[in-house]
Amino acid sequence: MGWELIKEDAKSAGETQLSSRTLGLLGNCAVAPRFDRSSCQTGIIHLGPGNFHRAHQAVYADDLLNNGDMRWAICGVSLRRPNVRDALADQDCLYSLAILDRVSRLRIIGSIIELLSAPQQTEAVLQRLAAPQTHIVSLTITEKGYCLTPSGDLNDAHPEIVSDLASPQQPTSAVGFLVEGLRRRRAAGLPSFTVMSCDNLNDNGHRLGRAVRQFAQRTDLDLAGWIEQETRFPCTMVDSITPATDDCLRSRVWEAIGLHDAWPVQREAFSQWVIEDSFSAARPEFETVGATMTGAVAPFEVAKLRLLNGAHSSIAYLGILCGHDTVIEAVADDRLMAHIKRMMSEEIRPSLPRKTTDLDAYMNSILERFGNPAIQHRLSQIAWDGSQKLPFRILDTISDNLRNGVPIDRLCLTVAAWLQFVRRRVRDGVELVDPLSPELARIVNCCTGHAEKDIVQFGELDTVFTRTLYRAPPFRRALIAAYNAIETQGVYGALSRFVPM
Ligand code: CS2
Repeated sequence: MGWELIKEDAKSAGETQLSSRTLGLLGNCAVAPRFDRSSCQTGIIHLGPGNFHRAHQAVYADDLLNNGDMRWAICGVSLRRPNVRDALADQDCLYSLAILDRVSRLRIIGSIIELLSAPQQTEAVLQRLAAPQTHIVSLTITEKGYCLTPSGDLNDAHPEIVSDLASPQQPTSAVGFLVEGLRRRRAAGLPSFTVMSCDNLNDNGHRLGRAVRQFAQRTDLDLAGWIEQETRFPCTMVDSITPATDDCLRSRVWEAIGLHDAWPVQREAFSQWVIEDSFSAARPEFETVGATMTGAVAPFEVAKLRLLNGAHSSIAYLGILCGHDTVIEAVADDRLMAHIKRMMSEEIRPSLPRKTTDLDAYMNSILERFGNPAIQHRLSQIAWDGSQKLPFRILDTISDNLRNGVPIDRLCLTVAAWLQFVRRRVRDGVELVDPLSPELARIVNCCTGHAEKDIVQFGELDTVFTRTLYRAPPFRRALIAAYNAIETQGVYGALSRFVPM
């Protein structure tokens, strides 16, 4: 991977774990934080400190701290499991970031100075949210964490929302924590924090803002009015390909630094963060560490969601059906990639605002990133949560194309591949990682392989397929034809005959 130096000093010193104590042993085999971690302030509370956050936003914060602005250390809060907190407990929240690309680098990230687990430490989390030095609450909780209905309202039938509306001062959901944190700040006469969504949903900040206001309207009308006035919910577009951590990465890091790291993270060299410049109060100078501040995130966000994530999901479902395991294997499959490229240029690109960047260059750079030989990005990871991802990545594009008379066959092949993927997983008894997995399993058990009948079954998923889209005859026809093509001709048959080159 290009890290030739094995840190013998650390190994021979008998120290085995990465921590503040052993940081000094690293020498020049990894870039370490240059700032004094004991004099940082926690200005950011981050909900969902998983791999993506630790490989992306935490690195921008690390750069701010390295540049001397000590206000922006992070307290990471897991809303469900304590696994990140527990894994990093003995290493003072330090962890390694492997940047794997044509040239690979290793960096130790120190910007997260505290990790909490909300179910066990609810009061501590609420205190951090209400602390005077907290200016930003950011989130990477994935699509399903927002608890929204398909029309973008707060889903008040969601079990966590039901529970939080019943006892708002003992929250469990992200929205519940935000509202209770804001209530405490208002009661203490403190300014609002900014709520910054960093998930792959279009209009992410505004959607979250609406859900937070709707929750507050149900519990405390004065508070709802205050939030309306005081709290900003900027949209952001985040981008960096971050494969899940595996044992291979753990041992590569150990080889490189001579210290054990319980949970290193990895990503490609490319990293982009576009942030709507709308903050409730103080904000870091994100622009000094490579982020783009703008008045309008939407063009960046839609282009990224549709071209990068849309192509990613297509490669994942079709690639798995072709028998591939990783993105790099799928990228080497000419028949598959010829289809992906035409889908991007003929069916996705026409749905994007014309003024957005140089779309040809953007599409080429995405394809080049998919071909990064230094990372093993499992298609099964991208295939997770299809029911939550496809609406933003593929179905919105199909709806736009139907309105504008643009073809949809290639996009529909992705939707059909997702349905066939779900069927095979359930039939083979392989766990389906998706919040709708019980519903999907029930539907699969009624499927027979008869395209028209199966599509009627899947059409019941009204949180995935909006009624308008599902009822549109051209969509139904194209989806049935794509599903039938995969069923009767196999995926390569569908690629060559249903969407010929
Ligand atoms: C991927 C994304 O797993 C997935 O669904 O499409 O995580 C993708 O790698 C990132 O959005 C890239 O920024």
